[in-house]
Amino acid sequence: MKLEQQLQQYSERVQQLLQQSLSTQDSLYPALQEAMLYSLLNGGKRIRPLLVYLACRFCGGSLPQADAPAVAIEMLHSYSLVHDDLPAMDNDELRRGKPTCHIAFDEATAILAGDALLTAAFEQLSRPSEHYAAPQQLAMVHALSRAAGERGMVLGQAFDLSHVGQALSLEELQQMHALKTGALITCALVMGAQAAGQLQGERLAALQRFGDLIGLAFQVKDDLLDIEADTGTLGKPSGSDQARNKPTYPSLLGLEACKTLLDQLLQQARAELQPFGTEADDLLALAEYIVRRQY
Ligand code: GRG
Repeated sequence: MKLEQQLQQYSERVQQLLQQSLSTQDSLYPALQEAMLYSLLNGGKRIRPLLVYLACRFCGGSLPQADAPAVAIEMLHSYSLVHDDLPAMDNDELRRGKPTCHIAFDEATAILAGDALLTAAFEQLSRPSEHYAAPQQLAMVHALSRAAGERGMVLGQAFDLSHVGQALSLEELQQMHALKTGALITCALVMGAQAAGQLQGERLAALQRFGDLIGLAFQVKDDLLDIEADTGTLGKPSGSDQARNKPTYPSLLGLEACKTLLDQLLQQARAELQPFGTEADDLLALAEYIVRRQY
């Protein structure tokens, strides 16, 4: 099967699982569930679940083994976007071209929907399952909590918010994004491996290094795409970091150097998985997609 078809298949699979994970129970307060579903099923690229599926297969695991971490990481990602959009944070009114959760519902519901998505992620991961031994599940819960929390994504967000309006060095910018965006991307790969039973060893370590490189590439590309979007808005305000006057890779390095950096990161990422030959082809193709994507 070609990679695009396979990615399409994984995307549809995770979409269905996400829908099922929330819509099976009757709710005392339907707006909460609606807000969660609204944010979850609102057309994301599903990059993190795709990384889980591919890493799990790369480590010899099956599709059903990858399901729980794929769903969990997308729920967690979705919570982070809902909270990132809140008035107290980035105060955005649009996400993926549609009203953000607090605009479509209200602020309190959006906060609670984010909280509930975050906790639902860990409920998914820790649910008793015939697919894993207990140490595998514990390893995944630990990896996700570490990547998402105060030593990972939340720390990156706090650092970002506390430096609004201040200049950052390239090193600080890199550290911030490694936490804010990169930690979850690497975690997707790590959980994919753990779901397959790979709890240590060179394959896991290589996936980790690969994840760190493509996480950085993801952010550099995101900044470049923001510039294209901003210049397309004919001077209208945009929600991008660039438009908010936050430091970005292009603002610190310039456009051409960013493009060169992207190519270098992709090359380094390829080198990390090169010892595994064709077994790594799909992961490399996804890395390529991250670097070449147009949205
Ligand atoms: C609120 C604790 C807390 C954290 C928020 C991830 C994050 C931290 C904020 C998002 C801000 C942002 C736009 C960062 C740029 C990179 C990024 C994570 C983009 C969104 O991820 P995609 O492109 O989103 O995978 P889709 O829409 O495809 O799911």
